[in-house]
Amino acid sequence: MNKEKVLVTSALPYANGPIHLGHLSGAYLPADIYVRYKRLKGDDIIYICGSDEHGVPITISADKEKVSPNVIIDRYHEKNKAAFEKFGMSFDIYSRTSLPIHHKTAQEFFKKFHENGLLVEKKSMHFYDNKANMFLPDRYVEGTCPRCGYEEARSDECEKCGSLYEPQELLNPKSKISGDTPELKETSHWYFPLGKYQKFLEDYIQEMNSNYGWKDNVLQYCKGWFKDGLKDRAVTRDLDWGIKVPLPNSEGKVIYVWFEAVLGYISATKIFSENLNKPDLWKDYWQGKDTKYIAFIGKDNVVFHTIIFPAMLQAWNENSETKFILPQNVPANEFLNFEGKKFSKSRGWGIDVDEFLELFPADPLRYTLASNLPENKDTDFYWKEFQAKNNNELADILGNFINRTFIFAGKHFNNEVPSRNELSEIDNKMLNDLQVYPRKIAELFENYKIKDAVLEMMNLTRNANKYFNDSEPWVTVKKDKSICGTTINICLQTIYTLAEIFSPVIPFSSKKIFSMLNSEPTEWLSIGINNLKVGHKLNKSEILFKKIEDDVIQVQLDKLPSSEIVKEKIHEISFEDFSKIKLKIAKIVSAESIKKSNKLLKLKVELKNETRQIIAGIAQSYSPEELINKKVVIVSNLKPAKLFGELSEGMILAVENNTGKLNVLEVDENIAIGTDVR
Ligand code: B3M
Ligand code: ZN
Repeated sequence: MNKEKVLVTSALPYANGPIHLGHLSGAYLPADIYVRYKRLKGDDIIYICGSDEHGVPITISADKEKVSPNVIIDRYHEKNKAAFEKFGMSFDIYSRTSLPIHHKTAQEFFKKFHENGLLVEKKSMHFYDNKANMFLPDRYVEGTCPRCGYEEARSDECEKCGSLYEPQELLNPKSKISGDTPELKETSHWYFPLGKYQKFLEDYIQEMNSNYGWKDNVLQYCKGWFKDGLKDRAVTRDLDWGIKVPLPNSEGKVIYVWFEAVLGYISATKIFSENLNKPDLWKDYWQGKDTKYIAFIGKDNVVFHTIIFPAMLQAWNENSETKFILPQNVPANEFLNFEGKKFSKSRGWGIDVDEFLELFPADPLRYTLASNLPENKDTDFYWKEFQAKNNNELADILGNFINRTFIFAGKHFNNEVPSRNELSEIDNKMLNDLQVYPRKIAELFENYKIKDAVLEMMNLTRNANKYFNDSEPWVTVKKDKSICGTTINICLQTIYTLAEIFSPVIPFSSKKIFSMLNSEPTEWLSIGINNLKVGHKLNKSEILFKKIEDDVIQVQLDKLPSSEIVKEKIHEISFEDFSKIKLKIAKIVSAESIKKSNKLLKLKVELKNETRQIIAGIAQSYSPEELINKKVVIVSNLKPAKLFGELSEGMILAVENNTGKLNVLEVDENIAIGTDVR
């Protein structure tokens, strides 16, 4: 693989509150793992982040505490920076948007657009709170989404369905300051002609997708916005906290936070360069033709990174000698929930990163989150799962393998790497794994399949344990020590490989393992079968992962507000109730898609002496052809219903796997159709 020049950013978190586990899973941990892997691969990569310190989220927090916004941003910038560090985030810089260089950068963009006639001043109606005597931007107003009916929508954006709309369209608006119904009052703002860039953006996204494979969820969001048609966007606000509009007669107006926050990535890179005494270095990344830019974010930020930011960069490029690169990929994640529900500060649901790291080390958390990233759909953090990941995987599989190998090397080989002698079939298989897995994992990383990469790491560790067991070194050590030496050599090479491939995920433990091995990581693709030379002296080993006891987890579970706990309602039924459901085996004899629905398929199934039509919601998991001749389980006495105008006389049983794919329950060929399932 060639060396690449890569620029990576993670969404700049608002400095108005602490970072919680959901944030980590969305935009930070996956990026950090990717970046750490790329550094080991030898790519020239920089990783940029920082605090987003303007906008209404900050002023709302300041109002609540009755302090100035400066107090809030200083507090949370420091707090979040420290929490990220403790969690092992390896940013090359963690900057902040309140710095003068950022203000200057944002104003330069604004001026460039204004001078080139792109920005248009328009009068429009905005919500005004008569009691507080102020215009109410965005999040100061809450109401019902005009598109989906969500009741906690913001004045111009709905979190639930992702729509953007004009404030006048919001239903039942309420001011968050006074609680009153605000009135619409005229004010003037500068508008950016987003609509003008629709064609450009559609082509750009299509090209990036066909070359680099964008995630489906991201493409779906983009499609939605294009379908609605991009509208001109107001890029100023009536607020006194933020970056001043750099034009005469614009007192009381600041640049809309989203219009400048994305430029925070650029200003942060400028500071990174200055810190290295290479003030122009940032241009290599932002304007280098061969650089690829990857923006890691959570799903709520997609529109800003795939539409608004690229449009701004393109607008700059069209009007300037200097040309910025656009994101090559935006691998946005869905959300992580907590014990079955959305994180909520106000309801006390969830846990902040710094609080978590007071209790447990970072690596088990990193591993738990990484093996359950919400890459394709929302996922959950469960305390019990965290315990199981730590105890049953990190301690019992990875830790145990390392520990037993070191014990053998110490006891029988004087803490030195023994030589490798004649190889058996299982030796060869293990050595082969050591060459195959790092490459397989690299490929997954290159495609932002971080979760799958982590699962493969543990698979290799399982293979390693099995290899140890099957080789029975405790037997060979007595019979033929050279065989035992071969096993321990291979186990030590395996530990080296594991230390390296796991290092993006559990960097603290990986460092310890390398120190136990008295060695250092090599370039990713040179990981192989001979990273430790025969006779190499090992250091003392230590226990890497401590088990977490049940009562420790129980303490955390007991802290959850009981009013919020979602108890799975187990409603017992009698055998008689159960026997009312008639489950039967049926054979699918035809299947076709249904126009207007991308979820449903129209199936014909055969029972003993009849054929029925069933409309099943499995179109995203099966093509019609795949289903033909499958013998499946159906609920045969379900009341018929009409779906999309089609009659459905029954239901097919299916289960969902962890990527959201449905699997219909099947039985084998020799079970007769019409048979009862009991
Ligand atoms: N501050 C997102 C958030 O913290 C926002 C991201 C900015 S990325 C330039 O919810
Ligand atoms: Zn909505």
